[in-house]
Amino acid sequence: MSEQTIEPLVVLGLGANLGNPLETLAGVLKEIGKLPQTELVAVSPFYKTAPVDSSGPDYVNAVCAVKTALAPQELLDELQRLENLHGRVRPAGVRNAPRTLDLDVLLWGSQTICTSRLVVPHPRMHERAFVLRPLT
Ligand code: PH2
Ligand code: MG
Ligand code: MG
Repeated sequence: MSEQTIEPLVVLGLGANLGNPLETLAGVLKEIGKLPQTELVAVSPFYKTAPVDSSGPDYVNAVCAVKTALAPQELLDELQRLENLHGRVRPAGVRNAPRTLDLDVLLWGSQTICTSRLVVPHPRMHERAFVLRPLT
């Protein structure tokens, strides 16, 4: 039998509340589907949500599931590149500033990851309806 690699299902959270969030989320989902060694397997509906511990206009939130052969840090690099491409600015000293695009790694199959750049499962996902609602 030939060797097969079984890739875990990786769940990403998408959020935006500046610019045109609907357009941004639709656009970035296409870009996520084109990432190297990555397949987009499922997308939730889009939800309009009030900012939680944040400010500015309502957010649009969604989650998607991908299978990827990228390592977690490699996927994180790609997601941050996409955030930057969509105009994400990170004002110094402002926690949860309004943003044009936020892409978070929520789950990496059943793995736990704890590095200086990435903690998975996302430590606050269980308390955020804007994550849980699209996920269920
Ligand atoms: N993201 C945050 C903080 N607050 N609120 C909503 N409604 N949606 C978000 O995506 C969101 C938030 C930090 O990433
Ligand atoms: Mg976030
Ligand atoms: Mg983030």
